[in-house]
Amino acid sequence: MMMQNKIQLVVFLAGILSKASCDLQRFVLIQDPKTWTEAQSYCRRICVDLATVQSDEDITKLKEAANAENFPSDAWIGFSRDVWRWSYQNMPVSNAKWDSFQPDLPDTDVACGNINSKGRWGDRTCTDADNFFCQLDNQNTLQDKFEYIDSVRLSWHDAQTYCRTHYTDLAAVTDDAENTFLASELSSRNLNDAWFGLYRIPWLWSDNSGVLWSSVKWKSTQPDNLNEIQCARANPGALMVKDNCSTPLPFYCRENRRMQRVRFTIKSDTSLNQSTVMQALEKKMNQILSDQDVNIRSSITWIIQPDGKIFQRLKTENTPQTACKVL
Ligand SMILES: [Ca+2]
Repeated sequence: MMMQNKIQLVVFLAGILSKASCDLQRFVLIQDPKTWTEAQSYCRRICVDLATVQSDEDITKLKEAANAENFPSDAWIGFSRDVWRWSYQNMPVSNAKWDSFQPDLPDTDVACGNINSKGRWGDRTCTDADNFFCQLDNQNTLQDKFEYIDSVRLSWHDAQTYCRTHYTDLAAVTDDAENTFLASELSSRNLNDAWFGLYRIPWLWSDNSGVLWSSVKWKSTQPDNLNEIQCARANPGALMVKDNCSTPLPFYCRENRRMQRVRFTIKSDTSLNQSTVMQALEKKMNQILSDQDVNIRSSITWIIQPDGKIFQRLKTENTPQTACKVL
């Protein structure tokens, strides 16, 4: 039997790779000015999305992000005006056929749309009860595709539920022939108008979280009624102001932080230069992280031990198992 005994100097740096990790969310202020849409793309690529600010916790995160950069001004957040859409697949409306003086509800209101017997559209309060048009998918003829429901008068949202239960959805008009057909269905019955699938949610969060209207805080005199101004910036107190989406501004992204604690143990027969070891480990860690995702934003922080030092040196006497060999 050959056995090798050896006194080994172990530089104990911090231990084992921790299995515990946690997800933390924070806002980051990006000071490089971008248009709202560019800012949204940037945040979606590098972080998660533009910041959604609708709770006290969100407001605190926004303040922290502004304070971290000593930032006193306004920056984009993920709030923007939405367009009129069809209930069916949430399609944006491309060729609107508004009646004169329509739409006329305040553009900050949730609104729903009806079609009249002349094929013109109007906006109404969604809670009004009316008859409505449903549609069925994949039908060859307009008569088979659209169904006028006159057996029951419902609010727009109840009509939507009804159509989605019994048909496909509320009717969406995609061309002039369909618009003329729905109008003729009304005029042949001597009826003025009916709900169809048109609706508008005035503002949307970029990450599609539901808008809590009670939490939406505007600066005084905001939001204005200027139609060309469709995006929201916020001050460090999270009060919002409408602004032109093409204005380059700093912006807040929402970031998911994953924190992972890693412990290293390095064995060496000789004494090590600590800063050389730290640099080598940081370089290796950054390489591992960037191999996972080139867009990852990472930072490495060394944890200072209770004795005020980063490294702990342990002098141990042990018998390396790999050196034992039974002959
Ligand atoms: Ca109206």
